Amino acid sequence: MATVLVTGATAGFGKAITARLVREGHKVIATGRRRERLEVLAAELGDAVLPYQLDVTDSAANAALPSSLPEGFREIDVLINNAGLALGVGKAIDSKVADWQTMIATNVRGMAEITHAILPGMIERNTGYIMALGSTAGTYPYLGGNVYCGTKAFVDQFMQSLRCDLLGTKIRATVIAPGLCGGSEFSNVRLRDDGKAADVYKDTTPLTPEDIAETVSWLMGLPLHMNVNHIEMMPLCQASGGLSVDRT
Ligand code: NDP
Ligand code: 8X3
Repeated sequence: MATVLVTGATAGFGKAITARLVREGHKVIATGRRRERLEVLAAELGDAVLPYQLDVTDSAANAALPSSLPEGFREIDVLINNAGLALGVGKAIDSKVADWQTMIATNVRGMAEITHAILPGMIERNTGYIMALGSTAGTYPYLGGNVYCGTKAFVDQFMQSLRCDLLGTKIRATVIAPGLCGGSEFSNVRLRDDGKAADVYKDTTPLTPEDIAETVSWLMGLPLHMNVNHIEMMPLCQASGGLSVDRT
């Protein structure tokens, strides 16, 4: 049985990961900004869930996290850096700088700070597993992806570099990079609930949050000598391709 910290457990992937891991007998520190959702999750899943309100853009709260955990949840075996978001689909020139700042503060700074806070305990015990949600957006750029794509490329390079730093320890690190995935609030957040979120998935069979939870569960069950560095997945209805050419 592992103690797992999941960031962004109030919706989508994080919620599905929490439910799956609790079902498999693990304890989960479920974090996110929306406290009432965390309470509901804990009420549904029982004492194995510790609801812990956390905004990953709050540097002081990130640093204080390890020392503020109650007995029974202090030794984190698995960190799942999942909290993140995209805001907007416009070209760089049409984007709001505040949206860029929020994406960088959440997907880059928050993710790095949480890792920095949790790492010392793992190093001390010489055991642990850190996962982070990257994205196909971190590998394949697309129009309107600008800063979101950049933040996910950061996740990938940060995690691969962390692997170098961790060489010689028993701590594993994996980036999970999904493509099109429905059933979460990602597109509602990105499009600001403007009613177009459903169009993103129209006539497709996208990945689901449960598929991501399945992947996390599989990774956690792998033999300890194995490290999957980066795992990219897409629904069958999606493939890469499509470089742009200006013919004007
Ligand atoms: P959701 O919008 O459904 O969930 C995002 C989660 O992140 C929520 O629980 C939200 O909680 C949390 N979150 C956002 N901002 C903060 C913050 N400042 N502090 C703490 N928690 C925060 O999206 P998904 O589940 O789809 O996305 C999860 C991750 O997967 C993200 O990193 C996303 O970039 C990535 N991803 C998503 C894909 C998709 O197609 N859906 C594909 C590839 C990667 P709250 O608002 O309560 O704080
Ligand atoms: C989410 C997938 O293609 O919307 O990271 O960027 S995509």
